[in-house]
Amino acid sequence: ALIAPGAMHLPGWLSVEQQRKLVNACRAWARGPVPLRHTTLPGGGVMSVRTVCVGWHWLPYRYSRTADDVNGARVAEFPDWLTELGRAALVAAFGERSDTTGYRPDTALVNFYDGDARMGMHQDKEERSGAPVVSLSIGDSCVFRFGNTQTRGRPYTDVVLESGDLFVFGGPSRFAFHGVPKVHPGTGDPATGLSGGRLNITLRETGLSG
Ligand code: MD3
Ligand code: FE
Repeated sequence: ALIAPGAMHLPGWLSVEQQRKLVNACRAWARGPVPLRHTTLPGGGVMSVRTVCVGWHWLPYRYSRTADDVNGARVAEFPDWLTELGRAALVAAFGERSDTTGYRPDTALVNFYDGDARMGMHQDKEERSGAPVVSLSIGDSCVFRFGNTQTRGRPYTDVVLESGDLFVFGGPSRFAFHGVPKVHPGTGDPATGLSGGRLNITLRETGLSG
């Protein structure tokens, strides 16, 4: 369903097998070289979500090849199979378009939410690319709040994201405010390999080189 111009929600897009593969990959990334961490914000706040990055390391408000706020290690390589999954997601959302094969996501942000974790309303502006963001959800369902490009307040649309859901944010939706105000504990299917919590993987183009 089209939620807003450029914002497409495809419920249940990932098979359980694909979800298991992603859960296993996220476990391997969380084992190293950089562990899952609660990100500290410049104002001193600590995010309740735990994050590990692939390809480029996200810090507020920049990307780096090394985890400068964790252990200084170079982040894991972005694998080719994840590029292909990102392209398949764009095709599923918007059909074969001239820009699909040109999609070269180079970073994945893996966010893990326990039952109390939240993500406040924010815009993702660290990327120097207008390419779409691909979001994949696994495990417990959540309320995803999709807002506007002007303010973190209303108008916004609340959408329930469940395990296997794909969300693509392109065009005018790429710089909209968004957040996760609520996770619903115990709603995930253990067959994905996740026994609790919620996993969200976003694929992005940083627009950086080097
Ligand atoms: C819309 N993650 O990592 S995914 C984030 O579920 C983030 O973990 C949330 O917001 C999560 O920055 C929401 C959906 C999402 C991700 C990136 C976007 C929506 C977006 C970038 C631009 C617009
Ligand atoms: Fe975001």
